[in-house]
Amino acid sequence: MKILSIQSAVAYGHVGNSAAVFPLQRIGVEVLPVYTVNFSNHTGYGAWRGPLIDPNDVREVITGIEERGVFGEIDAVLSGYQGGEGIGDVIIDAVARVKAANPDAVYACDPVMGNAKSGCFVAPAIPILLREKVVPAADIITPNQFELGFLTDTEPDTLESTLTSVDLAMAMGPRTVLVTSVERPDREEGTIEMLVADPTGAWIVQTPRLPMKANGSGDVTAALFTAHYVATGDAKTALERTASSVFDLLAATLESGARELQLVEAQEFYANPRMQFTARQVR
Ligand code: PXL
Repeated sequence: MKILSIQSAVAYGHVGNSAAVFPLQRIGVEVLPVYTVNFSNHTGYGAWRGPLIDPNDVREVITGIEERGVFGEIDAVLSGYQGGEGIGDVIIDAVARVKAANPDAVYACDPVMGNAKSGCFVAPAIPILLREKVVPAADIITPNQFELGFLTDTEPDTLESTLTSVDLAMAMGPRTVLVTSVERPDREEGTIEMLVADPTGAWIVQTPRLPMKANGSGDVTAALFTAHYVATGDAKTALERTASSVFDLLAATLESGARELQLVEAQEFYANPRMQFTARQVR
């Protein structure tokens, strides 16, 4: 499998492509990373250095890949956090060109905006761009519950209302929606859930909620889910594999006491997930 992954690079720590690339490689995916920013570290530190990459330069890199004649081999395009406003058009254009070369290729968009705790942490124009232009071009989206709410102008909280919001998101274009954090008011204490829906059904998986927050975990989640789903077409198994790997990555990170994901140390959890969680079909 080959994935064209258009995301951030950070030198220190693990977000964007600096979170997604290694787990994908470790499960045998050939990744073509294209960088949208070149930062010292993620923005969660409040201070960072290094440039946003000019959208024209991002486009040039993508065109150079196209000129190698390999677009027909790409199975998926993956995008995440968008540093600046110009990247959205570059991504949409890349998706169209990849699909022209390989009609079976899919576009997986992680519509990164923020989360319920921190609110929106991207430039104000980005969520609107995602909602109006980028998400409608996507086959798979991986919002958290907060992002799902913004995209669909709803406030999903219960299982019922989250499924309704997922349906609204699917009506925008994507055929598969992974909600990466579902926090139902009636959930079992100390748990968190992930939900996936596609035309074949919907499944939810529950894991313990670890007392931590690690930037980049959503990026690993979107990457692993995309690879497993594209490889198998099986939403339930892709959800279970992803939840298993990401939970053990987070547990290893918590245990280490480090602020950054223990992305390399956790390598075995991507290659051989324990499959300790079983998803339940909800429709
Ligand atoms: O995890 C998304 C992400 C991607 N890229 C950069 C970030 C973040 C989140 O903090 O700072 C540069």
